[in-house]
Amino acid sequence: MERTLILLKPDCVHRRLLGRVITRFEEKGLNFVAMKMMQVTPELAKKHYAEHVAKPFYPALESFITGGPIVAAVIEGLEAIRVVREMLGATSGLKAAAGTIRGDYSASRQMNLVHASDGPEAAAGEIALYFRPDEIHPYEPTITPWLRARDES
Ligand code: FUP
Repeated sequence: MERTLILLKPDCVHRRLLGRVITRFEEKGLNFVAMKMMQVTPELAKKHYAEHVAKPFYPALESFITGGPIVAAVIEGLEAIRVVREMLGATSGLKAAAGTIRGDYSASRQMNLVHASDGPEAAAGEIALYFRPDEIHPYEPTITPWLRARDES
């Protein structure tokens, strides 16, 4: 079982796509185990995008991610880190395959609606950046026996 962090970015909030995006992860059979609406500060943005801070596009990226509220969430499931990344599609909405979240709803490289951790190390670091341990609430849905076979977990 893996956990990954997603951010539903300010464009997702303003475009009223929160429900649709959350539904896609729920319908896949993933568990939301933590969620909150919040404002990203410039300090948090620099930590979150540490690998991009020196890049030319960073100032615009920081203005965008701090420009409105976001919803941060932790999603749990088998191979959740890879599965969620594949559900997002390529970084740019213009390149993301149809059927992915970005491919279906974004036509921008910057305003690509959703962030998701790109590996186990990033997931652990990003979850700790946004949530205290007592804000994470794992549970076993009663429907689990109809989502996968017993020997798959
Ligand atoms: P991803 O892992 O798909 O979220 O994408 P990256 O880590 O490569 O980029 C982080 C964010 O920077 C993306 F969500 C979009 C933004 N970005 C730009 O705004 N311009 C660029 O040229 C590249 C990325």
